[in-house]
Amino acid sequence: IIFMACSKQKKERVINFPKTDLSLENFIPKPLQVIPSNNGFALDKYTAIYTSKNVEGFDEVGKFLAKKIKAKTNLDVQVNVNDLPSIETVIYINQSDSINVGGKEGYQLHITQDSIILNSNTAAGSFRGIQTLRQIIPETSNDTLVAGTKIWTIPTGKIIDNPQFEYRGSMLDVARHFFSVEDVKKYIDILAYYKYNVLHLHLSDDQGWRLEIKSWPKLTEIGGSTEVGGESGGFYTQEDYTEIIDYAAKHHITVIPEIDMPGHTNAASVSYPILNGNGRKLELYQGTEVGFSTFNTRKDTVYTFIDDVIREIAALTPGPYIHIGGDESHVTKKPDYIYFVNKVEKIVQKYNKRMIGWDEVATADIDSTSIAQFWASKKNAQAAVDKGMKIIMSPAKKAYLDMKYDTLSKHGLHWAAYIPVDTAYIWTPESYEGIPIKNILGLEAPLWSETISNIEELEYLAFPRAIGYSELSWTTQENRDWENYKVRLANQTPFLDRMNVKYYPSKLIDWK
Ligand code: TNX
Repeated sequence: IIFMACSKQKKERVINFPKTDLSLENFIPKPLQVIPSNNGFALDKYTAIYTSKNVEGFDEVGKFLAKKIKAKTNLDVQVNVNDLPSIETVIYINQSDSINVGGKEGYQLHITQDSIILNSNTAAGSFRGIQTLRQIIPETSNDTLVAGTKIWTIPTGKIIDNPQFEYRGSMLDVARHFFSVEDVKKYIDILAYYKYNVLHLHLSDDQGWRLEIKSWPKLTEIGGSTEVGGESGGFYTQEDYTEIIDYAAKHHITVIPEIDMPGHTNAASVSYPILNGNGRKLELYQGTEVGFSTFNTRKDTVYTFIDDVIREIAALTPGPYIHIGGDESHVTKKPDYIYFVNKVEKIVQKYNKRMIGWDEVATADIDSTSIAQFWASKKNAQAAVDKGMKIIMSPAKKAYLDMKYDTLSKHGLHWAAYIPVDTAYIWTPESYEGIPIKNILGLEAPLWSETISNIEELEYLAFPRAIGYSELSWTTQENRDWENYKVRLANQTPFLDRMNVKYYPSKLIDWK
């Protein structure tokens, strides 16, 4: 009885934190507004997480945060467990319609001495918000503030944040070299930490077909059997693909499947020669040339095939987009190309998806609802703007993750440019090549895989550059600055090391 009485009258715990400054934290991407209040929130064994429970997804976000806190600090923070007697500090993850947080992925964080309140309109917003929170949990605890208690001090203040662009993506080419489900999951883990929301999978090319299609089984039996360099290739079963989609969804990341056509189709045509339109006898291809293959765009069977493929993929893919490639169809006659893209757009729409294509698709007669991915041709991008289409910015000279950093790079190509870490960051997607910002859906950094065949090589090209692209797509131009970014980037090493990411240690960065 005495014990109960005591715990009811528990005295407020007073901790004297050294002065903090929330605005000096190493956030990437940099939030819209950070207002420090110079005190501390004690994350320790007396912290609990509570979330909105009547709205789907919030409990999962709370559990996700608890898991990441455990991984970083080894603390066991309870989620949505009531009547915990010893709780001193609380993290509330609330759904709120009443505050204007600036759209679907906006959020506000109020960090005071005894609580952290994360408000957002959607679970996606709260998920972005907890990434911000993860970034300000210090690497080490302060063990002298309260005797016998390890405390991770989180600086107090307020963060108001929402993304500049609704589309913040990276593409992985699993066709030139195949990457396992585990590799893709690891990539997703890191993208999510930097608030990416799109993973585009380049699932087919001349060298390989990587997704099981039940109605056309030879695509993977034959077309999935090899890759660049003659290694054994591989493919995702539909279950594997669903596993990737579900994993991405837990990270509030949308997967966009790409079947590249009518060019880049050698693997498909070797599997089913009736599709072939280049008039030559075909064999499996392990080289890295582009532009030699095409479907026969005037054959009905080709469209029956595409209908089957898109139907199966649409049924497996919850996201709103299907990417049809459309690039570098150098051996498809122009009128055939236009005829083809027009027809395929209709098939994509029939399955209630929005079509994306590389910028060449803008030369066809497509709808304003379809999306062009700008990679090389300003003229094509302008044609897309003229049609009222949205554009995804992926200019090869600035945003291609497969470009070498410099002449000494171990992997990568350099047909578009050398892209050192500063060049990757210092440009303005908001006004690049005169494309009006109102047409820009967002930014995507593609990682083509001709020169990389395992996760370490993937990481060498993707990191640290992909970290910079997260800031280019989330943070407005006024809030970006290379000198300031470069310091925040240098401080990503504890995270990257903990995640076992073998990033390229660019000499431009004074790594911590
Ligand atoms: C061009 S970008 C391609 C790809 C290559 C890439 C290599 C694009 C739409 N097509 O087929 O892999 O260059 O950088």
